[in-house]
Amino acid sequence: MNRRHFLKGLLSVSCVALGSTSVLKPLTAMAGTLSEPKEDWLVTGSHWGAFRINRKNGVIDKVLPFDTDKYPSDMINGIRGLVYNNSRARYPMVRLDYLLKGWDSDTTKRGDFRFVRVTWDQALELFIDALNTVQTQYGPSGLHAGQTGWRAVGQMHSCTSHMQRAVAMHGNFIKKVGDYSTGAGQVIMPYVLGSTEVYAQGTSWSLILEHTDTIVLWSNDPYKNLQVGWNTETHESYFYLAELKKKVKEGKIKVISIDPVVSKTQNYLENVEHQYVNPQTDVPLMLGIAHEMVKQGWHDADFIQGYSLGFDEFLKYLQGQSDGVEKTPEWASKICGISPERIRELAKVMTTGRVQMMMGWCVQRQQHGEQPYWMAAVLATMIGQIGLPGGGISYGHHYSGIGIPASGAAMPGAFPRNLDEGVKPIFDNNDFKGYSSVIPVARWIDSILEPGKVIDANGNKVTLPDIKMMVFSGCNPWNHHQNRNRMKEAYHKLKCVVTIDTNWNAGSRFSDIVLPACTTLERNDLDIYGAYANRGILAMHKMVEPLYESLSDFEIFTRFARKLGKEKEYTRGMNELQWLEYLYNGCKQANNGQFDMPDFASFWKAGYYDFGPGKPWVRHQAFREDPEINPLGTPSGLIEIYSRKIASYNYDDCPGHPTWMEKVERSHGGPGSKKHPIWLQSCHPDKRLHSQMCESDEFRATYTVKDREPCYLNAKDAKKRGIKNGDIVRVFNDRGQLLAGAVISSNFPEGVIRIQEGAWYSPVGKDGAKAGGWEIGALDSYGDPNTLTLDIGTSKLAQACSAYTCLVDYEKYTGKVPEVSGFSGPIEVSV
Ligand SMILES: Nc1nc2c(c(=O)[nH]1)N[C@H]1C(S)=C(S)[C@@H](COP(=O)(O)OP(=O)(O)OC[C@H]3O[C@@H](n4cnc5c(=O)[nH]c(N)nc54)[C@H](O)[C@@H]3O)O[C@H]1N2
Ligand SMILES: Nc1nc2c(c(=O)[nH]1)N[C@H]1C(S)=C(S)[C@@H](COP(=O)(O)OP(=O)(O)OC[C@H]3O[C@@H](n4cnc5c(=O)[nH]c(N)nc54)[C@H](O)[C@@H]3O)O[C@H]1N2
Ligand SMILES: [Mo]
Repeated sequence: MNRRHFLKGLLSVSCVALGSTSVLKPLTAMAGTLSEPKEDWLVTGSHWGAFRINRKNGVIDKVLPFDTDKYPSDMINGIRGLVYNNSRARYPMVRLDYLLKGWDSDTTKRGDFRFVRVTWDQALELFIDALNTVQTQYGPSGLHAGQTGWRAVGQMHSCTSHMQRAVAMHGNFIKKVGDYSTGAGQVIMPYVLGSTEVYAQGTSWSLILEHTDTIVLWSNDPYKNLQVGWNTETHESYFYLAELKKKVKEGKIKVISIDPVVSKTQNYLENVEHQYVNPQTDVPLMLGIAHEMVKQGWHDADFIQGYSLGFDEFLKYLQGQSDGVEKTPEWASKICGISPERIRELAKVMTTGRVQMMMGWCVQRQQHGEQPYWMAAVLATMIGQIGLPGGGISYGHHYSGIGIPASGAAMPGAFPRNLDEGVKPIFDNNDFKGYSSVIPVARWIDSILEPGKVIDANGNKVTLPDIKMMVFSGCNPWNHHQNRNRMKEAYHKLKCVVTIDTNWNAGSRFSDIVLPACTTLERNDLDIYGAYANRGILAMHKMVEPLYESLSDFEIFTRFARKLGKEKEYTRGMNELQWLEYLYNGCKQANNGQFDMPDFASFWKAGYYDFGPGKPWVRHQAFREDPEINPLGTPSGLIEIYSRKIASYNYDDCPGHPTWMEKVERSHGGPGSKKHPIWLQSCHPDKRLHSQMCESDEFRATYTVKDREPCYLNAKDAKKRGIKNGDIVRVFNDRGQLLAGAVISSNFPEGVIRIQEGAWYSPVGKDGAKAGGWEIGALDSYGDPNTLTLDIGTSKLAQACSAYTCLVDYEKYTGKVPEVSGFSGPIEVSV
């Protein structure tokens, strides 16, 4: 049945707001305790760790950490709520006006949250209709189905792959390059150290514990961020952090944390030296340290000579010959807020004994985010310990268990993202009409707003495509992108937005067609245990049947492919369990001779196969041993302190060596701070994975303040504004406004607040109406920091996300407090 037929069958339009259709009992069973019997409980994996789960009367009852997980995250208490919550996507639904007018709907009202329930057949046909329209009227440059995100774990059901493979059977589309996590880092580091570094395995923790005298955590909070992993996280890192804590206590290892904020890691380790730095001013601090090292002759001239290129060129900048400004500690002090004496002391500490620098990622998610990464590599080169056990620099020890030795086993493959060879799309059209077919990940809103604009990106020219339709699965754009009000402007220009998700977060609510996916606990899968440790393979047993009318992503796109007449090409003729067996057997075969893996049935019953621990390893050791035989992947094979390649691009915002450049917005006396004096940091959440688990109602209630996302504040700043702990605050700038709950904390310095990313965007109308979310400037009733953030590229090099270049102000909220609008699904209407 096509759309026209379907619409004909509709009765006259009468909108009935059904309001929240919560049919859920309050959640009572949270995580159990380890002492309960658990052998007969089913095994599953998640970003938050592996679990054993039991059921009572067909309902998930208790969740326990898996047998091997000695350091489970407290987010285990949110797992059950991923399945049972008020925001659950229950039925296929279509936005009212889109259902009535399709491609010609009133897009300015997208976000009024009125949706109509339809059947799966109707929803999939509307989806395919829209794809037909975009391919016929615009061709592949009109369709962007390339955005990705943190999906759920599982090698078989990884949902973005299902969506992209199926949509590719229909026609081509725009894709992205890079990611929001390390957008600047992964582009700059190949020029400097020859690999992305951010996703590279790091020196093993055991060697760091053995050899390192001083660990410098730079913009890095591993204790918070290692709770989650890209694959099922083993949490073995926490064993090493516990050992580190002991060594710090005994005075055997010194840890310095260079961060505007006292981090969770610092509070856990205790006895850490906190080095406050003004936000976004790490480069001046690093330059001041480098200046002192050179002045005192503390730098390792031999290492610089033998392993790097371009130090002389950099020295001209450091000492002021090239720009007339000498980068002395006094100069640095005025910008970064650290005394010249302390900067000198840091130069001394960092050139004494074995020093491991550990960079976090936050510092590169800001304007010119390439620079602190490059400059940190220069400092590490000057220290001269790159390639030694427990020395040098790493860019990922806070991520997915990097630093746990890898088992060396081959890991299972995944359901394919691309078309199989020989399979042709229905619209076999590769004409992108002169537009680029691949764009930097964070530039899609620019693209919708300014199609045809030519931008620089990593030495290339990108012509932003004229996007008319978007399809999202496994990512939440209304979480990950910056500047909600600008997004609304862009969404007015989109003709159709399709979202496949497990719940009604803002990403779903700003869509036209929403297809309900079931969660990992409602399907069978298998996962890699330990993204970098590759410790084992974990079965992910189905706990309950898919709730309501939700389906697995595989089933959704099997039905979609069937409608295209391409089911076999999509599934390869295998069902869910056959795929799992196929992926498992591929892995078993690849490990043949090395590991004696059981057959699939035995594995599935046991729930887990353990490859055992790996051997300790040192990053860059081979390069250090012989830079000629083992060169880096840079053009010269050496560390490039000066990059001719980058210099040849002639970018004003990314010159040939690390450089300090002022930001468009910076607190503590920087640009824009007179009007909006407070720096907003939107760090990664302690009790969520981005926007995932925000839907877990009972768990969310353990940290919200008057139902709002917490906003962490400095006491003096709060007092100045008459704000007490637990008050509702309005945080604002010229881009937007939100409500959040005040949490006054001594971890936060003056001029800095934190609202964690992933808080669900919950706009309301002027009188607090839930249906007012579409308005530009609407008040966000829950506290999504991306209501306020700036949407610009880091530079012409990476064009990455700059969310941390953001100034705001805040006040006690005295208006009528609206109910939080974001957690009760759409406003269901019938036609
Ligand atoms: N201000 C600010 N913004 C940021 C950041 C920041 O630090 N500050 N960080 C950035 C970074 S580093 C990242 S990685 C991004 C993260 O941004 P995203 O990766 O977009 O965030 P997630 O919330 O993980 O989105 C995953 C989505 O997949 C859905 N999902 C989960 N399981 C399934 C499934 O089985 N099937 C389907 N179909 N869907 C499923 C979830 O419900 C959720 O909507 O955010 C970026 N944005
Ligand atoms: N619990 C949890 N863990 C996660 C995630 C999650 O959502 N939840 N997400 C995962 C993902 S996708 C990613 S990308 C990583 C993110 O990893 P990161 O980006 O490294 O993590 P953040 O915690 O946002 O920031 C780390 C620290 O940087 C500091 N910082 C911010 N700006 C500056 C600055 O200008 N200078 C200095 N010196 N320090 C600064 C912050 O105060 C914070 O303590 O985390 C991963 N781990
Ligand atoms: Mo990320």
